[in-house]
This record gives sequence, structure tokens and C-alpha cells, in this order.
Amino acid sequence: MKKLSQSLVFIVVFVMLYACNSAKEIKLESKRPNILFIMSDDHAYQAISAYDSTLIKTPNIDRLAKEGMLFKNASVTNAICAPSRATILTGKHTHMNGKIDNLSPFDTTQVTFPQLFKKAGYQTAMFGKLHFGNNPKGVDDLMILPGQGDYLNPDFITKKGDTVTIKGYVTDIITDLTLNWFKEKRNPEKPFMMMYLHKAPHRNWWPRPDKFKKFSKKTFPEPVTLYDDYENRGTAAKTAEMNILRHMKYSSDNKVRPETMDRMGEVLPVVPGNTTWGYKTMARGTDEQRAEYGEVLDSISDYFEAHWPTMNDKEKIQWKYQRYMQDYLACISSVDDNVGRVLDYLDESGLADNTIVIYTSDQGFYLGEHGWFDKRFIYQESFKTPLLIRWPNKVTAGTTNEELVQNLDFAQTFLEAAGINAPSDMQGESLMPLLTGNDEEWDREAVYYHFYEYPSVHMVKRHYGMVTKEFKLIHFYYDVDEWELYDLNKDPQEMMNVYNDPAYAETVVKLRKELKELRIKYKDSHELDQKFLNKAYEGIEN
Ligand code: SGN
Ligand code: CA
Repeated sequence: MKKLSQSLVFIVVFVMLYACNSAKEIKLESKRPNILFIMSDDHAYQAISAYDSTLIKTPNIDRLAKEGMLFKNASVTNAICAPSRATILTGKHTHMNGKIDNLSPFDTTQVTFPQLFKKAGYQTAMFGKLHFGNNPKGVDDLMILPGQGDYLNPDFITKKGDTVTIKGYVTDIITDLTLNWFKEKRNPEKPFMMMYLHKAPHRNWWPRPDKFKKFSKKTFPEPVTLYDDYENRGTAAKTAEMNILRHMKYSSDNKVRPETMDRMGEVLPVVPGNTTWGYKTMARGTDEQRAEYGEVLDSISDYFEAHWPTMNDKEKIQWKYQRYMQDYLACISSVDDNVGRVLDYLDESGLADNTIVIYTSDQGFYLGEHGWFDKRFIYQESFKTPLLIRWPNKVTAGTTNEELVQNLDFAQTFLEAAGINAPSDMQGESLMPLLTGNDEEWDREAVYYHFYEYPSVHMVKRHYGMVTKEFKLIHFYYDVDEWELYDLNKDPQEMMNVYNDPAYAETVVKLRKELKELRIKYKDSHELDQKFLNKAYEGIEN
């Protein structure tokens, strides 16, 4: 009997101690911040009203600026999808993590930050577009679009590796999956690290039917460099194939019906390859869904057929630019609505207070600047990327920051925020001093960039360069050997290469030396450039 009561006391004490400890643990856990990483694909900062309200109002994304910090000089290390994602995940430049282009496989032995979060006890999840690999390490729950994914009735790859098709519009679906995870799967005893990754507004800019209707009636202001003739620049800008007039496709991009294109075949000498495959989005739709797009598609096609043959080049650029903006911005509008749904959920569920919310894109995009669409160049609109971070009680609401930060810094920032040690071979710097207002601890004066995917779609030549707050120095190589220098204060639109201007001779010497040092700092080299030269991309689908 004595023995029994002794063991009973022991058990009671043990249970009490255990309960006490796990209560402590839960308390501790709840202090570690949650991370909600929101990234869209090809979202230009010019299309976020917190940056610039000329084109569109994005009230939901803007909330993050009002309640957090907006970075005016955030950039990427390599302005193309999969390399940007690899840099974000690994905290390394693409020549170090190996994912220099969209086509080479991702090296799965690389340590990625979600793995470190999972190991540290975070619940991790990823929904939407990753662009490489179907089973990223360190992610507990996921639904990922295969490759680029589709706008309508998209397929998703599940954690088990099966493919499921979900009916509807991709931006809404990715959000539904994310919200559903929060409601059904989130473990309240653990902090979470959620990656909520939109496909939109990636080409072929296919909006939801209601947005398509609404935006097709709008007219947008033109950027001042829409009619750029690429004078005073090197070969690369002149030979790139991303010009709205010459390279944007009538059917797959501007949504003229294939039947109209067929009828007009003989009067359309300007753009080669007017493929109709963009209509693959329509082909994925049910009859009912297709019908919802019918009225607008008809009006586009009718207008095109009636007017195109008599338009001059300027009018053609204007028409294509408007069509482009109508669709691109309609896609953004859906992204903004859906970001609003998620932010509302954080508020309603009480999670907002302890959640760091990041909004960014995998790179910027040309919205007609220099007559272009697409990205790839180190020039401002694609090199820069939107970055907004909200962290209640840490980041002062409504602040802007002008420091030179990059997607290279994200992993270390998130790790530091969560109190997890970052591996020593990560190459970024935690943004924590900037987020907490200790700017004096930040001393970066230049950032490094390297783009490789050439010869390939859009034909943007290989280049690397250095950007400071004042200057941009670029070296184009492979089939050219050309240098460019832009004086960003005097020439923010980058219209005049001053590399050979005697007035900049000293600046050139100084900056070339600094670029050399930066390449050494980040372990890039001529030898590595040569190693990556063996890759040929022509004719390969991205
Ligand atoms: C596709 C697009 C290109 C785009 C690449 C890479 N063409 O090839 O315009 O640059 O993807 O984009 S499309 O006709 O197929 O839309 S990325 O964002 O994935 O890097
Ligand atoms: Ca992209």
C-alpha cells in the first residue's frame, strides 16, 4: 500500500512537472514569430500602388507598406524565375548554388532555409509556383504547380507526388489552398513558415473573366521610354527579343482569336511565329468557362481585324501596349484581392501580431519601359523587385528604406528573426538592423548581379555587373565584350551609356576595381563564367 501511494505521488509530481514544462514550451514557441512569405511571379514594383499609383491601385499589398516597411532599392541577383527562387532558398548567388538558369536542375544537396526551419521545430508549408523540383526538402505540406503551371483549371503536384487538377482560376486556388492549410492543418503549438507563391502575373497574363472584362475597358498611361530606339547603348539592348511591337505575339499574348489570325495571315508580316498556343489556357477551360471569356475575346479580335492593317507602327505599339497592360494588371488585381483574403484571415485568427509578412516577386518586369516586356536585364525595372515587410511591434509602421538589399538576404533575415543559426556559407546579410531601425549597423555600398541564360528565349546577352546608389557598371560577354555605365542620378531611365565618356574615366577605373573585388567577395570568377559557357539553350522550352 505504502509502495502504491509512493508511486502515485511520483506520478502526480511527474505529470505536474511535465505539464508545467510543456506550458513553458508553448509559451516560448508562441514567441517565435511565424513567417508568411508571399511571392508573385514577374510582379513589377511599378504595378504596386505603394510604389507608384500611376497604373493600378493595390490596396491590400499596400497595407503591408502602411503597417510595415517598404524597400525602395530591393533587387535580385539574377533576374529570372528559378535562379531567383534558388537564391532565396539557399541565401547564395546562383553561381554558388548552381541554379544559374531556368533549365538546369536544382542541386538538392544544397541547404535551404525551409529545412532549417523544420529542424528548429517550425511547421512548414508551400503552395503555388516553385518552378523546379516537386518535393522541396524541409516542407511538411505542399501543393506545387508543375513547372510554370496553368492559369485555368491548373494541375498541382501533391506531397506524395500525385497530380491533381483543381477547377478554377489559379490565383484564387493557390489562396484557397493556403487558407485551407491555416484553418485545417496548422498546428497551434508550433510556429509556422508558410510560402504562398503566386503564378500570376507571369506571361501569358491570363486574367479571371470578371477582371478581363473590367480591365479591357481601361486605358493606361504610357511609360516615357516606350518608343526607345536603343541609341547610345550597346548591342545587348538592341538585339534582345522582348520588344512589344516586334516580339509580343498577337494571339498568345494579346489574345486575338486564332481564327482571326488565320483569316488575316496574309496581312500580318510584322511578327513571325504568331503561334496560337497561348490559347492553350482556353483549351483547358470547360465550355462554360470559355464562354465567360467570349465577349471580350470577340471584341479584341474584331477591333484587331478591322484596324490593324491600316495602323502605323506607333499605333500598333500603342494598341499592343494597352492590351498588354489590361491583361497584366487584371492579373495583379486578382493577386491583390487574394493577398487581402490572407491578411484578413491573419487578423481574424489573431495570428497577425506574431507573424512576419513579406511580399515580394521573383524579379521585376518591364511594363513597356524601353519598349519591352519580360525581364533578365540588370536595368532598373527587372533588376529591382518589390519588397514589403510587416512585423508588428518590431518594424515601425509606414517606413521606407532606401538601402541596397537583395533576395540574397532573405534566408538570413528569416533565420535571424526565428532565432535559428544561419550556415556560414550563406552570402547575404540579415536585414534585421534595417527592420529594427538600426541602419547604422548596415554598411553595404554595392550589390552584385549575374545573368546567364543566353542564347535562349528573349536573347538577352550574358552579363554581370555592380550597382551602387549612384552608378551601374555592366559587362556583357559571351559573343560580345562590351561595358556599360549608367549615372543613375542623372539618368535614372538608363538611356545613355557613359562608359566611354571621358568625364567618367576616373569613375570607370574606380568602379571596375570595385566590381573585381565584389566578384572575389562573392566567389565569382572568369573561370566560373567559362565553366557555365558550355550550356546551350537555343530551342529549349523554358
Ligand atoms: C516562358 C515565357 C518567357 C519567359 C520565360 C521565363 N514565354 O518561356 O516570356 O521569359 O518563360 O519566365 S511564354 O511564351 O512561354 O510565356 S520565368 O519567370 O519562368 O523565368
Ligand atoms: Ca519570374
